[in-house]
Amino acid sequence: MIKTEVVDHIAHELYKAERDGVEVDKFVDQFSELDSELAYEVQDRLIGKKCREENTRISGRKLGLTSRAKQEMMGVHEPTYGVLLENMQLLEGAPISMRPFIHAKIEPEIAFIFDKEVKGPTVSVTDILAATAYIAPAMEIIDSRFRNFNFTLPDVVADNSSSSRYMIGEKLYRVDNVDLRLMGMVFRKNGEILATSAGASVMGHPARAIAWMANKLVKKGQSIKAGEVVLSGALSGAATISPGDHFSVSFDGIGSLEASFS
Ligand code: OOG
Repeated sequence: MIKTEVVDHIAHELYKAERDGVEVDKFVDQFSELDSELAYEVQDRLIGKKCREENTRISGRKLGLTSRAKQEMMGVHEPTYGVLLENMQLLEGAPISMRPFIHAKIEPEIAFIFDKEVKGPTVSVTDILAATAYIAPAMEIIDSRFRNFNFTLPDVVADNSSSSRYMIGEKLYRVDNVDLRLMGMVFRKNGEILATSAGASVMGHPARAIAWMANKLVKKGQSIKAGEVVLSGALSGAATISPGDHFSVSFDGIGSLEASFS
């Protein structure tokens, strides 16, 4: 197969896997040419297809595998990024049905909401903070399309970094009142503490992860746009979800967010 056929084929398989709620096997075993550069092309193709078929639009971006906890959990030691779509956003309050998911997990994150465009290639932490209107607690539901969440870097990149749904706290906070590195976090499942962490677990500073992404995006002529939300990556390992589970994430200085599943 020529490269564009490989890109089309993998994007189509991943699209179907999500739509039909079925797992697929890693693609690197089948397509030796699948490196992370080609995988980002697959990701773009997949997002284009989802926007058309699901009649939705890009609402932002997400980082993946930005903390050591996540990298060790998944055996992939480099960060990735992906795209958030409007139809992935869930509102706090109503119980979330497990029905659409293959084997979803949930992660605690910090969301950044931008009011200025950020374009690489020399974006710094300061640039990210200067372009951020607000931050808020967030949770991401990831649902890898790969069997048993078993993937390599190019596979997970092609699969839009396992993204599935996201929630953002409705009360927004100014970024200049907190030290994001030292901001403590407590993640609970059914009232019990699953993990504690701090902002620095995400590449030393969550804004550093976003700067890294902005500097990568420019190679494809892309940028973070004003109005977009960016999830800066999980601060701890992901938690498995069963119907009836209740999760909460609390951050020092920016409040908390809850999610219940049915
Ligand atoms: C990849 C995506 C991880 C994060 O915040 O680390 C991620 C995965 O673990 O399936 O979104």
